[in-house]
Amino acid sequence: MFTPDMLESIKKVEATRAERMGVEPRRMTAEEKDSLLKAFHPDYRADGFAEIQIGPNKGQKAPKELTGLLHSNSRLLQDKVDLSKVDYDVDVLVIGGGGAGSSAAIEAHEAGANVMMVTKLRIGDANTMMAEGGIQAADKENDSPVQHYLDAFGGGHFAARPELLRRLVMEAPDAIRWLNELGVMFDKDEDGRMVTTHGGGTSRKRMHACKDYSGAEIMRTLRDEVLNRKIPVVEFTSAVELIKDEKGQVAGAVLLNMETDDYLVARAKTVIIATGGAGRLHYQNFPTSNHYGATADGLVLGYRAGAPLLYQDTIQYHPTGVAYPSQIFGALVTEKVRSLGAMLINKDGEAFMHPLETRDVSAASIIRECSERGKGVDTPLGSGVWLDTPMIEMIGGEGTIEKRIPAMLRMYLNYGIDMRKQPILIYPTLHYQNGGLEIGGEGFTKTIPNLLVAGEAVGGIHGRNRLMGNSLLDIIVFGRNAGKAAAAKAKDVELGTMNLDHIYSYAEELKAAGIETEEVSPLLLPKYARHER
Ligand code: MEZ
Repeated sequence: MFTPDMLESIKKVEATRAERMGVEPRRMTAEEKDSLLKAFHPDYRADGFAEIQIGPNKGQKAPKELTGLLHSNSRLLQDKVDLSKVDYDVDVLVIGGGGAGSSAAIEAHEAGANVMMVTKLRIGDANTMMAEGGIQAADKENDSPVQHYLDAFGGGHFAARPELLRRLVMEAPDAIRWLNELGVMFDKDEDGRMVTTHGGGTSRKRMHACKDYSGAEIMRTLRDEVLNRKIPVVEFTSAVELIKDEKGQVAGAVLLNMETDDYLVARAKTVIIATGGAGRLHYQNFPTSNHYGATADGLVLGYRAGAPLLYQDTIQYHPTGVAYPSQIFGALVTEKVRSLGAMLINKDGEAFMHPLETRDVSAASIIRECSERGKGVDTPLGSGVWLDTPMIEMIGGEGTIEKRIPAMLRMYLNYGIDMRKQPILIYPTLHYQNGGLEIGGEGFTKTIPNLLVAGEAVGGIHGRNRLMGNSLLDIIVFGRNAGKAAAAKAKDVELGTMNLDHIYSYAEELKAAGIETEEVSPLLLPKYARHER
């Protein structure tokens, strides 16, 4: 239910709707985008960042909350663990139970490796499950991986690592084929061809979707495959530190049973970090579209062991998070809503930008509208702008919303808002970490032998901004590759004696930098988690 002021503003949106139909707002020039980003994108707010004082990225900035975790202590300085008592002994240890971890585990298993997955919640409790709008792949006649590369490279401000982006786009069609064969129910037309749409910054319609719960459908399928293959999955168990041997190669991880607080030792010839994002750190006090466990754990594990980060200072704020009603503040409103024709409209009924600019530009534009221009609609938790959803029915015909984005429709109907008839209020929400641990083309970190990273914990695939649908794609492409590479590598690995020397030298570095703190990391659960026994 909307407030009387909101209803007044809706009248203005309705008054301009007919004349807006069929008129595309102009695209911004490159110069306009640059100055908009510098003035309004949260990545440019200096007070949101702090300098990292130790480790491979010393001297660079990261969001304050992440820097805080990198400057915190290992739990294992206090809680001593006997590494000679090995609880699990495997070829490939996958840390993380989302789409990247599952894809990795499936491929490692396919290659004949003895693989185990460990995850701090349950398999599938991951950002993959929360992804809505779709997955990109250039597999139609009018498209090509080269075109896909150009879109993503430009959208990421020409900062993506070419070898990673190249792999992403080249292997995208095969990723869709693989998922389709595993049983993902993609949207198809009556001839059985996949239905594809545009996303922000795409020059071709290459977004493959499963209505507006694409991630949930993909995760359902991957989870079934992991379970059908009987790959061991240790749930409610966190990796709290990597283990190395005297040769400096990774040799496993110390695990914490989240229910009993017992520590366990997993010895592994190769380790894949697939721990996902950081939304639950709520950078700059933003709400988040991320799942409950998104606390940047893998970045901390890898960094403390000596793996560098890349682009850790760039975060994606999804332009359309729920601004109202408050009960679902920050939840994702899929970009597909704009792909299907809904325009962004301010409180006076004006279309203030093209709805399919890239995400960083769109988010900055909405923030400007609500701050400098004073054209946002007041809400109990801040302000927002309208997403004119009734336009979708006018463009696509009656029933389009129910057919293409049924989960959105249901989410709003729960709060008495019928998006087929009334617009919805949105504001940016913390959605994705563009940066993460640096890898080479095969998925291995560059400094720690036999340690791989896949999924949102990787930095460099997308550069400094990611296009819609390239994350569901990267978890599959880089997850699969990591699984294959880890299984192949494990055949040659001779492990030495396990040690945790790196946590002691890291503690020394913290001390030498004058950093004294009682905080421990990785965080594992959000700061507001209730720890009840
Ligand atoms: O790639 C994403 O982040 C995505 C598909 C989100 C969405 O808007 O649905």
